[in-house]
Amino acid sequence: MKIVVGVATYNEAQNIERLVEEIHSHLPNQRVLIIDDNSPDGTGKVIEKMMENDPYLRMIHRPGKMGLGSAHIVMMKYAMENDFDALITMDADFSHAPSDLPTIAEHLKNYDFVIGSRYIEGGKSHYGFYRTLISKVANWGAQKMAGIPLCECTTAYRGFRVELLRKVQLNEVRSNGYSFMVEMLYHVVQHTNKLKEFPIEFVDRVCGKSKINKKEMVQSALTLVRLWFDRRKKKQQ
Ligand SMILES: Nc1nc2c(ncn2[C@@H]2O[C@H](COP(=O)(O)OP(=O)(O)OP(=O)(O)O)[C@@H](O)[C@H]2O)c(=O)[nH]1
Ligand SMILES: [Mg+2]
Repeated sequence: MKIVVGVATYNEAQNIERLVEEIHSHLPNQRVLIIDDNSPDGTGKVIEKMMENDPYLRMIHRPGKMGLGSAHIVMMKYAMENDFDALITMDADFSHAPSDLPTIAEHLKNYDFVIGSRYIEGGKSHYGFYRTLISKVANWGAQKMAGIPLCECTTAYRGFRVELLRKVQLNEVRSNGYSFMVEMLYHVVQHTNKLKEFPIEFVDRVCGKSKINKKEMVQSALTLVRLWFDRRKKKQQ
């Protein structure tokens, strides 16, 4: 199976080199695509240097911080345009263990969509009280309001078969920030029920700064309301 692993980066210079090495060691001979938004800490330069000796590494460099959601859309389009069989997305900060990559690749043989889950049996999260609360509320909203039949709806450790991506109208996915993760799932579950959750241990970032803020939380709540209305409209049709 021809797989591309997509990683969005913004100020991940402390993480990216080791991450790419670990991806290669767990998923050898597969493409790694980095979407870097001109990170002020020089992440892009680190990647450029690595690309000199790494035939499997590619980077799409964007001029400024354009958001995580749009970075994921770029990865999806790349996977389709370059005829990969599957796309795996993950964060750059080691919250998503590269050692789980072979599990995702294996599940992609039988499922259209795979997600690493903190909230099914065997899954773990190292978040503190506040982040756990936000995460649980967001996941509850995604299940109840957007109707997503998964315990985990917010993490970005995901595998998509490219044939599924071809069915989703990516231009209908409107949110760009963290709520993109839920909205993308909302579209995915309308096209397939071959969904697989597998347990992961989610480690909070060790290096670098967190980028989530109050504005993102408000946007996420508004997205859930929009998806709820959309779902109701579809049911009435
Ligand atoms: N290209 C790009 N990457 C981004 C952007 N915002 C976040 N990222 C990356 O997306 C991934 C997830 O972002 P994080 O900041 O780890 O988000 P989080 O896990 O919710 O929060 P923390 O781990 O606490 O920071 C990381 O690899 C970031 O570098 C962005 O605007 N553009
Ligand atoms: Mg993180």
